[in-house]
Amino acid sequence: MEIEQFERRVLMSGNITLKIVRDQLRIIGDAEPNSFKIRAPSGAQGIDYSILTITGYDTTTIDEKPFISVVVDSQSPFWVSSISVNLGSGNDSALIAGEFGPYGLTVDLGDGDDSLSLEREWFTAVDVYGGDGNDKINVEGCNVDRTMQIFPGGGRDRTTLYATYIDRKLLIDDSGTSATIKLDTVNTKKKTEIITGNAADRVSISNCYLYQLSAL
Ligand SMILES: [Ca+2]
Ligand SMILES: [Ca+2]
Repeated sequence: MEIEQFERRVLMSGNITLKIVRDQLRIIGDAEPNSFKIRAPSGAQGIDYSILTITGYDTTTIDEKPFISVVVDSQSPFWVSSISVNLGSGNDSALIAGEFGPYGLTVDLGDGDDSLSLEREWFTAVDVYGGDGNDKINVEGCNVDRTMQIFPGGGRDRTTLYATYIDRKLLIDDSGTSATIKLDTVNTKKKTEIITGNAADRVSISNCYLYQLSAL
């Protein structure tokens, strides 16, 4: 038992802590490079639709376990209407493809070379902060009822949106340092702002309908 505890302490990929505060699920990383994914069961229907599984990978644990399932059914006392993710320092990696929305999402990747992928999700609103470090932020096949805001922070960041529909405003503010931003098949219904600042940036937009686009 003592040996097991010692081994746990020297793992390099840390532990993620889950908390439910009122109707918010909080996913909190540590200073190590944390990796996790959130998924609903594949092809899930009915009651299974409301069970989210948060799985650690690359030896990251979730509350010291390989994975945790959370019931998010509106009939359950553990109903959540928003998820916040705060991964701290280290090169963190998160995949969110729960397919159970809509819910609000706030992600703070913290410092480090981080990677975030949002796939086939339905959100009420999304805020993403990349912090220092070279981050990869990928949004694919998502619907956002309100506003999506992405702040990749310092570093050579890459933000990609593909096949995504935003019912109000889109803001991508990567004004700090060199930015790569790619939008393909993205629709917005309200103001669209892309801010890249003065560094050497690369912006590509194809097959999009972007309402009131301003690029600075
Ligand atoms: Ca971390
Ligand atoms: Ca960054």
